Amino acid sequence: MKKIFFSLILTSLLLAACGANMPNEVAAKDFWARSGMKDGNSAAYMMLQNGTDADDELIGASSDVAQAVELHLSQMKADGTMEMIQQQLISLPAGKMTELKPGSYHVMLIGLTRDLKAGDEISLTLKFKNRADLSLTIPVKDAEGMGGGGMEGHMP
Ligand SMILES: [Cu+2]
Repeated sequence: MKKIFFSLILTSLLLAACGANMPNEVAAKDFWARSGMKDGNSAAYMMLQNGTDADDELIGASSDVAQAVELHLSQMKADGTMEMIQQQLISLPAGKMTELKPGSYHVMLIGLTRDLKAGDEISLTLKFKNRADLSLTIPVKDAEGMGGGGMEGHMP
């Protein structure tokens, strides 16, 4: 009985701690960029947590490693091939996590100005509709083996 009581207290302490740490901002985590060759393309992926109670939008991004940076959505066409469609914005609903990942939304890096190799880091600045720019230093990873459970090695 005592044990159960103790774990209940612990649970409520943990919940309280999570509530207190809830950032009142849009935060990026689990970000990475796909390796690529100079003059080729790459893409950056991440989780964007809108910790505010107001909707926001990702409206663009910039980086010095690419000639152009666009917001894209990959989707399956009727014939089974994938296509990428440029997006004017990616919605970030209030209080929700929005995932940019292979096969879905991503930040497309077009015309790389240099090789991006696993272990490199690139700078990427995200632009939002309702808040200041967010500058990230993003690790480069090889895309091979990144499909499906590839992000696991990176989780705590
Ligand atoms: Cu793309």
